[in-house]
Amino acid sequence: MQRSVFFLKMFKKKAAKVKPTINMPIFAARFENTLVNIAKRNIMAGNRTFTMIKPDAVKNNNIGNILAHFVKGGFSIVAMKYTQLSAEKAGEFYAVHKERPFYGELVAFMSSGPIVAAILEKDNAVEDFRTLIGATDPAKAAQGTVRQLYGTNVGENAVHGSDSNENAAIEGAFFFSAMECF
Ligand code: RTP
Ligand code: MG
Repeated sequence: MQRSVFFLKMFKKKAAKVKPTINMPIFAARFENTLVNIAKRNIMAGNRTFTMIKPDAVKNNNIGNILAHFVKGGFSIVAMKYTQLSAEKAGEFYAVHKERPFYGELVAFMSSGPIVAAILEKDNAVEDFRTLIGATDPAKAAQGTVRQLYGTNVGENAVHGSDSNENAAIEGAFFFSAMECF
């Protein structure tokens, strides 16, 4: 008998004696973890991005117009919520800009009223979405883009769009659990 076959038989004999037990809390935690990893992999694959409709656009009653613009642009909604960021949470979200002169203004603005947070799906999502929303400054944004149509100024520019697949995954996970993504 080949050695490997011998060892396999030995292993099977031993395995048969082990009483199978499932620790439900651990099993549930692992299952949730798997769902989170699947969601992250989907975003990392490049077909998802994260967006917020910012407080200026919400205040101006443009939620519906902007969502329609996203859908017309070929994006579908994976997750969405209407919420308001605390100053602390807004600061955490935009921590990458901490050293920029506009950071304080940005945090105050982003926590000044409700926002709509969403994960969107489409091939080449991050890049195509940045094209759809236009340049940061609405005055410089191309005709027909979301920021040109609905933005107020460089700070109050109607929408946020992730700038990389990696940040899309981080930002999506900041607002949504795997069970809130469809
Ligand atoms: P976002 O992250 O919100 O999608 O915008 P973005 O990539 O086009 O621009 P970014 O450089 O990441 O800046 C983040 C947000 O900060 C505000 N901002 N204010 N006063 C200013 O000069 C200034 N510059 C940027 C904007 O709200 C911008 O979207
Ligand atoms: Mg940015």
